[in-house]
Amino acid sequence: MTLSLVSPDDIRSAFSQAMSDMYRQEVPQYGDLLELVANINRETLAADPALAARLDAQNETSRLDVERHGAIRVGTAEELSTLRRVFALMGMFPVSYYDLSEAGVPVHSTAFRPIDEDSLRRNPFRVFTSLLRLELIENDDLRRQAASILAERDIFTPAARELIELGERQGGFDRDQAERFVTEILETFRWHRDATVDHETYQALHDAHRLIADVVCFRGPHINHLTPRTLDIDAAQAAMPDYGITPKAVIEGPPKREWPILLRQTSFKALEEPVRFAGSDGGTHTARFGEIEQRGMALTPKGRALYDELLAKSRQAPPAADNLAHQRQLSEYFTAFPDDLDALQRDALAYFHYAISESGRQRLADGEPAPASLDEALAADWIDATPITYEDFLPVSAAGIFQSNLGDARHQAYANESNQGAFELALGRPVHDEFELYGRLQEDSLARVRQQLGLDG
Ligand code: OOG
Ligand code: NI
Repeated sequence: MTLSLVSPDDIRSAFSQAMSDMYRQEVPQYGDLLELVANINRETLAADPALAARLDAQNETSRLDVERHGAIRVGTAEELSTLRRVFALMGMFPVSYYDLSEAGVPVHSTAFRPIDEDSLRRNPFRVFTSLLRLELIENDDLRRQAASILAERDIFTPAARELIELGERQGGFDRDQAERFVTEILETFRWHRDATVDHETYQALHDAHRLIADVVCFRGPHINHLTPRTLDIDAAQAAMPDYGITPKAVIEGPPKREWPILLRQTSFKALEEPVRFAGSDGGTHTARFGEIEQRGMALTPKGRALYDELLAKSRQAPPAADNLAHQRQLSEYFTAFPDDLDALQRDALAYFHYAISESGRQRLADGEPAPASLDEALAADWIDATPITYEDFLPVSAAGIFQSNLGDARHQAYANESNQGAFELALGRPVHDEFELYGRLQEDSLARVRQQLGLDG
């Protein structure tokens, strides 16, 4: 009997939809956020037909509504490596290493996401996944206690564990198995109102760092936010209060530009939610929030270095009073970052996808001889260059998102604690290098164009 296997892309889509439905039930404000984003996107497209046409031409319009990311935090190497196996069955692979300890958050992270072009187009859903670094808890007793609490939980249902084994053995799932897999894995991300520890233990861990309590005291790594994609994050930030949502103070990432780069993000503050501690004490826990993102183009290492340099400079200035002032200030620093496509391409600051243009196709069909080189072909409009969308995250922005949810307590940086090797050991494999992935997308598109124009070598 041969098994007819479902595409991992379909499983990822089904999973992200199921998670979205669950989160809307759990956090009603997330539904309001989705409504706000849908309205802003509709208005933006209506007001900017050129943008609408460009998104359509790039098949991005259908992606717009599904574009979401989520985030979770786990406590042990076993939890992380099992998640790696779960996500692989959905066509998601770990990309990049993020060290948040520099920002005083005792975790390090990766993003599980699709990596090839078709899969990204089908559904780019990704999950920012952080591993708690117990070794950064200073108090020996507390650290040992946290480790033993974590050792007792299993964040996966028995059926989920069986399905992971089955999926790996078969190289995928049939339709029925895929459905059960999504249902069982969803359980791992569900919110549990009952903490696994008593109030006193919760408080001790919370006092060490609020994030430690969040990771250690519950049965599972509840999804802590989901993030729809907006076409105009400035408008979204401004509209949040109209929807009864309080935004964080400033939008993270680069300023507004003609040609957006990387990633801009804002969020609403985490909610204070009722929980029950062991021994039936009532209390509250603050972890879950909502976020909005606007994605721009992926930058080359050179472009990224310029971004990091300008951002670092802007952060030396005194903090601005509000988001508008912050954006104005940021824009001034970023005048040093070219904002037209030709310059971005010529200076190799961003990654591009190359394809034969409409006119190039016509000229080929008419039997016109193709230009002798790619440069000539570009200059003579035989080729279109379209920026490749950034699919990853920014450590400084992520730190800002974490921190806006950590209340007023400011945390010292943990000194020199970046440890990609330890993270990869826990994960069970190295993470992909994002620059290598974007570079490959660009190279593949160039190879196709070369072949179509008969420019070998
Ligand atoms: C993750 C925060 C980082 C982002 O979009 O940069 C993040 C977390 O709070 O667990 O999601
Ligand atoms: Ni996020």
